Amino acid sequence: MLETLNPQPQDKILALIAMFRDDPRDGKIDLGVGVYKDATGLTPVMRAVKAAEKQLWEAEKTKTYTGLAGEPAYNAAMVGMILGAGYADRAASVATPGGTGAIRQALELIKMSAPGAMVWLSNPTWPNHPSIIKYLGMPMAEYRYFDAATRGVDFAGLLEDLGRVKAGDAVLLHGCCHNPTGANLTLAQWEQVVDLLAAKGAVPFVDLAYQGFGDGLEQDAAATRLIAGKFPEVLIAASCSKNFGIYRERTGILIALTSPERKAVVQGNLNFLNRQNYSFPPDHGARLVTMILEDDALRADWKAELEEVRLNMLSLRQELAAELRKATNSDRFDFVATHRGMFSRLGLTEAQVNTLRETHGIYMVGDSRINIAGLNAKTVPILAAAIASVAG
Ligand code: PLP
Ligand code: TYF
Repeated sequence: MLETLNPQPQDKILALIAMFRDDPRDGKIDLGVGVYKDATGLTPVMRAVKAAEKQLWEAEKTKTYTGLAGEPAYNAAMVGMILGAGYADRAASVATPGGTGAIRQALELIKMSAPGAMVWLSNPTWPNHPSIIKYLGMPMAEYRYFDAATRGVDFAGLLEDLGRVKAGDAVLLHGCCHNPTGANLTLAQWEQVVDLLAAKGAVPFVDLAYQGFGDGLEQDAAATRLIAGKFPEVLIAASCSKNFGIYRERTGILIALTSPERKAVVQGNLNFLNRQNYSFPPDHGARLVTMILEDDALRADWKAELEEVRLNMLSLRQELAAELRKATNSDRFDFVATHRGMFSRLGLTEAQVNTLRETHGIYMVGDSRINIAGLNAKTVPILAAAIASVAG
């Protein structure tokens, strides 16, 4: 049986981790995989997470199974964090293993309820989106997103492409902090997209993996909330990997907004999908998130640390843009300071990316996506000088 298997293509982002590890050079710089790192290069356990883990260790009396949908308190806390109040009667939800688990379940839900429905993806997008869709055998289409000249959003192209969406198609939208480009819509542009998609009868499918990494916890949910208020049906796949720093705990949620009348049936189908795939979702990370969101002191400390993380990335962006101005004697890279989230796509060629890796020991994804958090005060000028030397 297994001899029929063919080799699978590697995840290019994850392959970079091994390449970087095996590079013996001192001073190599890792701007690859999207993991937050502080100025010392550490991906810290957040203070509130540590405190919650300690409390949990003291208080936890059982590790018996949780519910199929996860613990109701987690789902309620996450719906509140993402959407604010007022959605209890419309929101069906299941805890999932990470944001990826939520994306997978959302796609399976689309496939179950509307076989043949097109899934629209931004070009470019996170590579796991098309990979999972292809694996599930679902039809997909692309809408223009990135303007290679300005490194901003190609808004006219986006509107033109989304103008071809048919009723019942699902449109995957990055709720904030677009991966891999770092280019994002303004709220006014979101309003136009919402009006267009609502007129088409599309179903928005929001991937929210970086809430709190862009303009702030509330601000980063603004587009998702706008969408939630305008459409009868919305799918939201959210991740706690980044904003709680609990990557390996695999903590996410799939929220399906529907009518109060349909909610029970939709919830039953979400539970069914969890059961088919893994029965019960992981609990540890979800429980920590619940404890943090429900406790005033833990929540305040978590929000403060998340804000430190966000502001650190923002100042790295500003420093890098300033250094690139000096190094290239131009404003060509000013977009780095306008982008939001962990990533910026620099717009370098693959050959330039390869030179940066081979000659300078600077690792970024092949499409020239850098992880801003991989930088620090010392490496910003080194990166700027290296970019100027290949693309100046
Ligand atoms: N969606 C996007 C756009 C991502 O970049 C990621 C990765 O961080 C995820 C979803 C899901 O992440 P995870 O499964 O680790 O929660
Ligand atoms: O885009 C990134 O770097 C993050 C982390 O298969 C990631 O989203 C990358 C690849 C992958 C899972 C997570």
